[in-house]
Amino acid sequence: MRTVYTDEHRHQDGKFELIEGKFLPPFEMPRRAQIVIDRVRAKKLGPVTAPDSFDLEPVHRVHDKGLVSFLQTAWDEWVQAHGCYDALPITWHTRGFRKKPPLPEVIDGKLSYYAIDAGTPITAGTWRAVKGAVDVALTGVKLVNGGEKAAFSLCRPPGHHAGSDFYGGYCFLNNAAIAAQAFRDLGAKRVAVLDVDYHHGNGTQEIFYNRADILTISIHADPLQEFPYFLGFADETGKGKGEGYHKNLPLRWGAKWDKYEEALTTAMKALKKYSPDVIVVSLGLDTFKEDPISKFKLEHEDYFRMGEMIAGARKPTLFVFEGGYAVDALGINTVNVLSGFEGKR
Ligand code: Q9C
Ligand code: ZN
Repeated sequence: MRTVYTDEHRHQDGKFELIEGKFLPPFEMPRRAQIVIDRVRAKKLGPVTAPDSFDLEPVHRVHDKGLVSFLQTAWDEWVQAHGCYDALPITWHTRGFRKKPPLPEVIDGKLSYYAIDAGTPITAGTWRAVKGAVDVALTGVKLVNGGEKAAFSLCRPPGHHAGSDFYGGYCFLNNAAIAAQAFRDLGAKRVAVLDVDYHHGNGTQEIFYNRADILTISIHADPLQEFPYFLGFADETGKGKGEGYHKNLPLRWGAKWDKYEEALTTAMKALKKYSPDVIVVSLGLDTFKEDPISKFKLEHEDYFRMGEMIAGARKPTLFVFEGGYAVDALGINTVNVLSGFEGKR
């Protein structure tokens, strides 16, 4: 299959994230995408194409204009206020505050308004990288809409934690959600998003929660144990018209392939029953046993099987890259899924 990729992602290169009480170099680093594109080339998965440049209309179809313009200007506002340091919030809009507060006038307040964590630094190049990732996703849509059976959008930074009006979890704009909506706008009647990242795809869930035209399914670590903690439980099944069109399959820490396969089998059943015109896969590889921030135990070979099972739906499929932080293994695991999908081991 074809891979869509651009070096633009390198402009998202934060100095720090706040994790476990320490300011550490971000786990979400440029080398992640580099190692994946290297492996794609080494294994001759297929041609690698540069993305087209799109305007922001497809972004505004899923994201609040305020969030999008904030992401474009936040760095400049921050530097003006504080100098050249990564922009991170330290206060949040939580219980006990106004339900719908006005947007603060100052940059610190804006960060607190839009961010969900202190692990997602806004830097000088963030917008450039984020825009590149969206272009990569939308170019994948164009390929699959144009008749390719499958494509791989090697997006970085990732997207599935970003919602209609919030960002965080290393994500700024939701590449997979933008892609899913773009498929609809190009004429697909039903779209399914299958999220296999270790973390719950809270942004994707929020964006499509009351819609029946986009089925969303996420397999992830139990939110009682893992980020993002406050969404992703099994009893969240959609709302209004969307009732029955969202599925969460949380698994406990330590899950190996046996447990994972059960969940994926359940997901694939729901997906086949829905019979979408196209599938978007939020492809996170942080389920790997050596992932430094995650606690599932998948092995290299399990990713072939994952790809084969997804191919079992026999639908046009766009893979959108998400998380995965065991960087040395990331190329192998990613390409294993894609090769498995193509019936090659
Ligand atoms: N205990 C993605 O995989 N911080 N985002 C977790 C670890 C946030 C991961 C702290 C992790 C977000 C796309
Ligand atoms: Zn993740």
